[in-house]
Amino acid sequence: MQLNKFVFLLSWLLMLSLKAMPETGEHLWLRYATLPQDIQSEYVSFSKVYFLDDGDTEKVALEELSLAFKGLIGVDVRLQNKPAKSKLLMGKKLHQIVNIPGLEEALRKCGDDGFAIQSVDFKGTKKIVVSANTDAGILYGTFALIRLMQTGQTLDSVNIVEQPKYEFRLLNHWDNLDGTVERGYAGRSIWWNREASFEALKQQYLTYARANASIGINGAVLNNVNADPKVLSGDYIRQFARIADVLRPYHIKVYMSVNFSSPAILGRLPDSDPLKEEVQQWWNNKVKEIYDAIPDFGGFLVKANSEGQPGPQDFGRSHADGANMLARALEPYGGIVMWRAFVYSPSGDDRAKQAYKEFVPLDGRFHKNVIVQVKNGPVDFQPREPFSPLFGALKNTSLMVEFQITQEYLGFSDHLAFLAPLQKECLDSDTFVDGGGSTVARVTDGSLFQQEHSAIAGVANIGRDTNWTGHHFAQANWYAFGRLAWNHALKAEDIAREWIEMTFTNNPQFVDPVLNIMMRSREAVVNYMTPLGLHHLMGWNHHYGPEPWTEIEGARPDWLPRYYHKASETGIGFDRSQSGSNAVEQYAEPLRSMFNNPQTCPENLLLWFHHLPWDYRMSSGTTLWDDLCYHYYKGVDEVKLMQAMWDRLRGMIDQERFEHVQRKLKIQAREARWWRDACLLYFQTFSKMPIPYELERPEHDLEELMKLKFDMTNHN
Ligand code: GCW
Repeated sequence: MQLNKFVFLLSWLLMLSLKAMPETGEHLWLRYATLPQDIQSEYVSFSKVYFLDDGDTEKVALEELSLAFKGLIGVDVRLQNKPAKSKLLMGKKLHQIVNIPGLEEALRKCGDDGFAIQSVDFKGTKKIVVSANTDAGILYGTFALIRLMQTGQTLDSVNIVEQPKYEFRLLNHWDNLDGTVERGYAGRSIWWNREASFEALKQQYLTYARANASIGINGAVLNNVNADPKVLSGDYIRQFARIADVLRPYHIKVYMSVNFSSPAILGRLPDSDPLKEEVQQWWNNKVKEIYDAIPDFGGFLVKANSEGQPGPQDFGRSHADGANMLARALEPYGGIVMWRAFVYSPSGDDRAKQAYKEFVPLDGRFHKNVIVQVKNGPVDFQPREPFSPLFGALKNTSLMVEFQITQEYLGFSDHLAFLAPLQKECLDSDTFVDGGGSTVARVTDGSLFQQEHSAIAGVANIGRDTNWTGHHFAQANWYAFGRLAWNHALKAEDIAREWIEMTFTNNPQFVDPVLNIMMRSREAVVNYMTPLGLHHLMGWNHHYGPEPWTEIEGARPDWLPRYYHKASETGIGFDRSQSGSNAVEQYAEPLRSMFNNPQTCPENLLLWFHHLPWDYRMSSGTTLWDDLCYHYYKGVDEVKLMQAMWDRLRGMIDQERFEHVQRKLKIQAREARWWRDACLLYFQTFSKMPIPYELERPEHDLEELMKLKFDMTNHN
């Protein structure tokens, strides 16, 4: 064989084998796959690094940098002992060692966790400087630099000075000690009830730690808010300590969800009344025991007097009494209490109003290391809700947003739904509590009311699945949450773009259509599940699939869809206006009046706030019924489009992930039609109006759909 033919064949085989390299998703957005040649060239010289190394955190930052250089451009980091010899200078407070113009000033804007990445002129040559005030800042700066490389940014005139918007940026794992995960759709818990030895698990925990550090997450609550009192036993405290040791260099603290009745259940005290000294003493001792094992333990997360969980109200005490007792126990060690405001009881009053009614009277009564944790919407993580009226109403209390990253109500890990637009919608909502511009972001990040602490939490979608999140695209929701927790001003598109480039490829022919898919995905879900402000139409316990008809004898009415949609012959929707439950009153003007009037209420929340006749005229002139049909059909069409766009991308990425996503989109397309038909055919039994003739006919039969039994085993 001629030599050039042989070389050609060899390179062709090599290409084939590269293409066929299976990708499992296990490395998340930290794959560090080889960059295209033209992007690489700029970075090669930066592998000559001066790294001021003085602690465990710097050590892992340097390890990461080495991994990235090796993977992205195939070179080793070459450490230099003198700044002058290097191209990349990294380290804490570098200006104290080397004269770098402007750095000292930049670091003044970085706070504790921030960093500066600057291109500087150093004695006539260009260098890149990564510096910060703390070890954590160096870690975050390193990951930011790596991200610039992963996404092919030029470093030539880079000038970045960042500081996170929130002090505490946490994941909440709803992981039970038996290894199951409440509302988890990516396999069992990575933390609990594991067969493998801890040594063997470490690798997985390190990837977890790196992924979180790369997006700035600095805390993880390791167990479910429906907390087992056993978590406070010595054995579990030791297990927490082991995990804390692995996460510590990555600047991630561990937190624990605690059961309010622990003193009685675990400590065998007569009760858990927070005003009793022996109860307080019990908590003080427990907290000391924890800090003896974990000196940098973060604190407690508490779900109390909610959905059957015990709490201070069991003893006639308030949320503030309960939270403050724990806060005082944690205070000497610098720990915090995150006290959840997700409370509702079968009181007969509108569920959406209850948290506000319980918490607003307590404003100003929480200890300074308590943060009240509020779900983004007033009901429960629906595909679309207005923001919770608690934001802005508690002016003298530290308040944090809780988002759900796991897709309890958005198709589990079967549906592609990019959640950054949902989170942005909430964070950018103007509460008007202190005039225009009082966004949810500003009432929670401390810039409006200067609360003691600022924080944000996301309910994790992580499990033992090899790709961590079940659906490959669900990784994007973990990623995006972290990025927004760091900087809520980022654009959803920008976050999506960087995630795609890091996770799949920099090829614009892939990136652009995938970005398009992601950016339309959440609204598609809203359209085929709960358009126009509808909510809670899903199966009442598993929360998957449409069941707007469900009636369960003996069940609480506010668990059932009919409580929320109130469809009848006269119309559909929950009247929360002044003539109904008056939930609108909990919002500040001008929102209150705007929501109160169907003519001014945003149409995407219309049926959240109003019960309207089927022939109500929408702004477009169509009837409410027709409009509802158009939305459901649009949702289905959108998924079809997402599918078609994805199908065209075959061959641009590895086959494994391509086909996996393709399969999931097929499920999503089928289920979008299921949702559409179930909801429309059921509502039609009340509206008695035809589905507009220009739309295709439903493909299901209502009676058949109502007989379907949902099998959870296929979805976990
Ligand atoms: O969203 C609902 C879920 C429950 C969850 C609860 C909560 C952890 O259906 O599974 O319990 O909210 O947030 O406490």
